[in-house]
Amino acid sequence: AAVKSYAAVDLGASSGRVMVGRVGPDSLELTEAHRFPNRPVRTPEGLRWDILGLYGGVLEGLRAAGQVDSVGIDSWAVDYGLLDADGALLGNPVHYRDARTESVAEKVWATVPAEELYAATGLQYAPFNTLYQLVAARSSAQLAHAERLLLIPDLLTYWLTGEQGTELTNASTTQLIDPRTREWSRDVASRLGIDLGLFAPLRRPGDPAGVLRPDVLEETGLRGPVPVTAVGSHDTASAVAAVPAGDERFAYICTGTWSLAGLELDAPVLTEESRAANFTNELGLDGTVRYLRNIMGLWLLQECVRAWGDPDLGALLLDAAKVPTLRSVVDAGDAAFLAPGRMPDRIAEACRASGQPVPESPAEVTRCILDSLALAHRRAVEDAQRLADHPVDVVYVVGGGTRNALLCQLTADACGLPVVAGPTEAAALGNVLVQARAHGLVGDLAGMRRLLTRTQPLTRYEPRGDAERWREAQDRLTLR
Ligand code: LFR
Repeated sequence: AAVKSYAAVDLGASSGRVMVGRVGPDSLELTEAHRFPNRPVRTPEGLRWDILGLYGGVLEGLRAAGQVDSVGIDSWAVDYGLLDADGALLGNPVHYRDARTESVAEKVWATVPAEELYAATGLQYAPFNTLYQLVAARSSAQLAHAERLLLIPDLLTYWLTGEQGTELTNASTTQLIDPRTREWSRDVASRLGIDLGLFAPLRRPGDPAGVLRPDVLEETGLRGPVPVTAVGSHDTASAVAAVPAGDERFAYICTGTWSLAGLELDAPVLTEESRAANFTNELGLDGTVRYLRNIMGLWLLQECVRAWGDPDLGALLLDAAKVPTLRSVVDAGDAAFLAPGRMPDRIAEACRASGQPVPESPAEVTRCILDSLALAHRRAVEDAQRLADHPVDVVYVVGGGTRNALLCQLTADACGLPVVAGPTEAAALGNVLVQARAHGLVGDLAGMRRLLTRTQPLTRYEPRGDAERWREAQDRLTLR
């Protein structure tokens, strides 16, 4: 039977990759064509994405991928580029960790109270949601000159095809979408003076997004026409599409720079209790809702490793495994860890402030981070089940963290539930499968997941029965 090839461009906060997925009726194979670093740059104006470097990496990756039947792009969420009336990019896209949104929330909530905002958009408070970014930029010359706003994957799609659109799963992270109607929240936008006319029309995963332009074909050596297909362009939407789940009693944790822990639901949870617990309702494939909490994730470790001058990670994790469990923990959900820099010190300070032993060596700090992440995973999985009234029997861990066996085992222990880990390149696989589905190769979401379960290596971790100790550690953080 016919096997088709799809290029998945998957851009994460620290690296980008172009993967090639070969899909047949009962086969799914993923190979890496090209991987490149994503290095944000601190400019006099603030922290910016090197969007030209990323686009260059995409072109190089497509060249390395060779002839494919379609291309799909996903990336981190919320960030965007602005275009002028000629369709030219105005400035370098601002990084979501940039400080410009630091004091914007109060201003927003004075106009639309936080409770109302949550009821209308279902999005957790995060200073970087596009809504806050746009309010922070309100009086900037750049925004005044902008005719169009394209989210990062949509911007790259535009450069590849010349066609503009706003893909829905990623649009839902702007905080300008109503998760019940899955359309723009016009009332919120107009009260905050945000012009929804900046956004190109919505498109949905599976929709066509044009064909590679002649200059792109020339640059990549591909033979046209090569269609670009809209996928779940928010990387987390693609990753959750690739959770190899069989029934609906599951939680998932998408691990990488962030840990995104929660449930797949068929309707949003918009209660005040849910808002207070900072759970978000992002839109997924086929009418699903990603009900989850953002946890700082392996960012904490990445920043420490950077501060330590890039020691060997494998050796560090082996040493960390020998450090006693739960000596000290920090709140890995705390936005205090959002900005880059001084991470080992900030973690030490947090331990000191909560009266716990201060981790000294890199191994001790690493163990503190992994225990803290597992603890935050436990809390998110537990809170989500309660808030959505949706019990689970298993936790699926996908993404980069699946390579970290210690983190997977600690997560199983902390949650008191079995963890099934894999696939590692979940976002790229979800990206590939949505393209394959758009071209008639696989069935619905359940069919995509069956194909993943049959073809991808998965590792199971059983809880070791010390859930009580994790409960006690949780109290250290909340009883203060
Ligand atoms: C993960 C992710 C998260 C989003 C954060 C910022 O890569 O997309 O889902 O909250 O990055 O965009």
